[in-house]
Amino acid sequence: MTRARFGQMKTPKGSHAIVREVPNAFERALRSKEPETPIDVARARAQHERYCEALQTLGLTLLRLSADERFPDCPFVEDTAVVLGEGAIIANLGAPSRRGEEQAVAEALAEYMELYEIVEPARLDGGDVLSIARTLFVGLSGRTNRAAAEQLDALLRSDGYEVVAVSVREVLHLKSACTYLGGDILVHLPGHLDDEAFSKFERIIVPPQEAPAANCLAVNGRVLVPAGAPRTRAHIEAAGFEVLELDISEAAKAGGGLTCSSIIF
Ligand code: CIR
Repeated sequence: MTRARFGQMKTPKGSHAIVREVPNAFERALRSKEPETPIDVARARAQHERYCEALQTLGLTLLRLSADERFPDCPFVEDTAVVLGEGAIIANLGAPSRRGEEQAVAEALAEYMELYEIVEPARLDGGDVLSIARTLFVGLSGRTNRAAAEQLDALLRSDGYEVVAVSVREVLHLKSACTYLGGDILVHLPGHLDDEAFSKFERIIVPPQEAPAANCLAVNGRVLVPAGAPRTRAHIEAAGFEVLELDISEAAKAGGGLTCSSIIF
């Protein structure tokens, strides 16, 4: 997709970002397949620091939570809560080893907004929730079930939100295959979602060899794109967005992308 550049495209906005430090236990973070080389925790920390700096450059005030060695995956804060306007919905994480990560995040969010909870039998990872205006696309994945979509619908319907359940296959989360940039534009790795659900959007198609680039983080006028995806980057720039590239090789070994390591509000 190419679009004339009549100025910079608008992205979602935020003022704060919750991030969480990388524990030593990160070397044991969950992964769907064994990486070619082990997770290098020192490198993961350095990359995480670059990520934090990038968020600050974009004008976000960081709320830095300390690492918790009980939870190897704790830097992936996105999965623990969904922030919408003035409220946050605290997840009931799909992976048993991750349950409990949400507590520190909930404490941080409670300073700023009202909290609601997803409860059994619902399971939800925030990485499965793509919110665009008043529509919430909720991925039904290995981590998130239909009961979660139903609870979200019950919580949000009276505030004018529409919840659209989308089946997810062969990727971890909905946002592993599709993220929102701004305007009516998505980046999308085809073949892993009910692609029909997104037919009203313009889509920047990610080629399979650049699959991790389907998870971009658009905020405050820039799009963070993972290194190593030149074609996707070029398409995003051609659509009128300003791009910032980040190396997240170590998080990627654990299935993490750019949205996973922050909660922006
Ligand atoms: C997990 O399997 O839960 C973590 N290793 C990766 C979580 C990535 N989070 C995300 O995509 N939102």
